Amino acid sequence: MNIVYKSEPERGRKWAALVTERAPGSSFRQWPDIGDPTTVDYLVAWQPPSDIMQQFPNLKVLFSVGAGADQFDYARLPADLPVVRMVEPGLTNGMVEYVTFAVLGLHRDMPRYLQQQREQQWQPHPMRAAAKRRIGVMGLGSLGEAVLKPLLALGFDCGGWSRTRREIDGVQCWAGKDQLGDFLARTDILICLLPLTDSTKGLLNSDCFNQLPHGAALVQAGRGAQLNHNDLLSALDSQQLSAAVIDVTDPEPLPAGHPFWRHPAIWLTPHIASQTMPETAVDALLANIRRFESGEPMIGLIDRQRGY
Ligand code: NDP
Ligand code: OXD
Repeated sequence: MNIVYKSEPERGRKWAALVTERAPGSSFRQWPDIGDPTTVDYLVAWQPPSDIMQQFPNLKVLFSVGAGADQFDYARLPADLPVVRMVEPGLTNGMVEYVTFAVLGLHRDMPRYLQQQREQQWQPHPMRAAAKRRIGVMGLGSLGEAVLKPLLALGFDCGGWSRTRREIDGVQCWAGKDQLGDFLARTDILICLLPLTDSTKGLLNSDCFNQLPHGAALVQAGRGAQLNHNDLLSALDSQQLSAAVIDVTDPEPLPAGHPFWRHPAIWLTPHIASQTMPETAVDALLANIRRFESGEPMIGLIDRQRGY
């Protein structure tokens, strides 16, 4: 099997070593050193070249190096080329850590206490039990479902919302646009782990924030274009929202002087909620290639009609 990798070169070197070790006899090359392009079977990329099928006329599968595959321009990809997003335990664990950290920080009022520290103000506030804090996860896919586990174990009151109805032990689930309002009305900490599609673009807006209980908080770890920045700032100004942990923005990076950089109620991170980990991702890639070659369904195959 011939694989070409086109993404961050440093991490690519790790992928190369691991593929060589775990799939002896295969060929793994890093862009732009692609060898004979007519022999390339699989491309692992964040951004493929725009003339992908001219570059690789015999390409069998395009693998996204990340969990999202919204960065691809599908109009330029042949309709029958399978596109697969990354589902692997290292990436999932990273997101579990980030969301748990963010929820605990918000639950324990850390943005407020950090602001008080800057003002040299020693002022305790009443503590709330985890069981009285209602967490709501938007997107109950591989990441959304995984982040709920530690939150349930910590005793939070957990709910979730997805496009189609899900059944998750201990989690009250809602589905579809019709049930979004009911889900938001009971959510104190809203976590967005949705893919970016036509239906989720701009979803985190005033209309959404106004349906949350007064003083709710937001964790945005999905995709930047889902969040309306001005609407978030207005919701924070009016205290409809108390705080936000934002990992993804549109654009990335945020321009100098953007109000998020210095806002006391915003924790901003540079799209690091999670990352694909070569040690585990290589196994996921090789297992998917084996599935593809034996005619089984690949894990993470993008459904182009659905948009994710
Ligand atoms: P999945 O495809 O496994 O899950 C997506 C979930 O979102 C599903 O539950 C799906 O519903 C739901 N969904 C999709 N569209 C809608 C909609 N219109 N309304 C309601 N629910 C919807 O994705 P993952 O869990 O693997 O990843 C989620 C996203 O997280 C990625 O697409 C990426 O954008 C983001 N991400 C961010 C990272 C970061 O570092 N910040 C790192 C990795 C991922 P259903 O169950 O019905 O299909
Ligand atoms: C991803 C990401 O999609 O890093 O993996 O956002």
